[in-house]
Amino acid sequence: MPSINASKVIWFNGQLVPWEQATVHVMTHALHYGSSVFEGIRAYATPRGPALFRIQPHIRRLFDSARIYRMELPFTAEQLTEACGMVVRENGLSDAYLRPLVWRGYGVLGVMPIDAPVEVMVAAVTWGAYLGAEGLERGVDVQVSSWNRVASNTLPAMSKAGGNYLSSQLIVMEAVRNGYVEGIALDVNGQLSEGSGENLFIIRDGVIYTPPATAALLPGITRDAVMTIARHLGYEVREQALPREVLYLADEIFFTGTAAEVTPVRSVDRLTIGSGTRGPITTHIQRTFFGLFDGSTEDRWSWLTHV
Ligand code: PPE
Repeated sequence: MPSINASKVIWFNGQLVPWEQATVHVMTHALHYGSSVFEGIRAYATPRGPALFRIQPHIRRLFDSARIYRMELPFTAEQLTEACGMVVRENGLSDAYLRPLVWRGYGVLGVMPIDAPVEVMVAAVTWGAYLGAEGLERGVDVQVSSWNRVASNTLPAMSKAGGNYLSSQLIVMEAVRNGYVEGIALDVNGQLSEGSGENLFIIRDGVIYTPPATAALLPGITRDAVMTIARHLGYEVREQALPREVLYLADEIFFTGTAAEVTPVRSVDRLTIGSGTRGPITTHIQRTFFGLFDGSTEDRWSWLTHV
């Protein structure tokens, strides 16, 4: 992973502050107990300037994530949407990765969080290909993780909460230690779930499969976009429970995520998938997805918001 590309300003509790001054106290509740929720949003360079990709569903999911943990945001969705545009503009970025974060701040010691203040920030940085530029083109090597995803009666996967990413860290550290780029986790019932920071798609005989929201995954906004694009292109998309072994029988596999975009998988557990490079359907979907930003794909779903 590359180190952070610092930008100039961060939107911090309602104001733009210099990057270096966007700091919190070490007794911040979230630092001790994982009590934060966040988003990852991309702004893409387009012929008409930078545009946020699917800002509304991202802001909505941020509020949904917070609601599950009974965190009341001291800002409205409109204010946070405006903050997202502002950090791209004020930092002079043509493309960016935005990180809105909501957390329980400084105020109380002890697990019971209700009296800790809720704080909000939005940062924007430049961030290239999450799983490598070569990965986007040729595919990445992955393993099935020995770690299962969280169960929904333990930690709710539909909340994009900081604490959930302890599970993700175990999955990706194990994968990298073993010489892979990423891990795919099963849920506690042994069904396919997702990667540490990406959703999963599997193609066989021209049909596109993806695990359902009940498989302990974050229902990704890129996942939704890719399902919409695939159906628009005429492919059949099935959201259904999938056993591990379909990975080994797949013609093509790819990951989706805001950071990962559409990244092909070229091997699982050292078994080559398809021809061992980006497959034809993955290429078609990936080209259509990236085409939204250079204008070669019409933005028929109004997914772009120019800042
Ligand atoms: N599952 C998980 C666990 C996940 O973290 C992400 C996004 C997704 C699925 C895809 O969701 P979406 O971005 O809405 O399509 N992971 C974010 C954080 C990655 C990170 O390392 O930080 C992201 O891609 O922004």
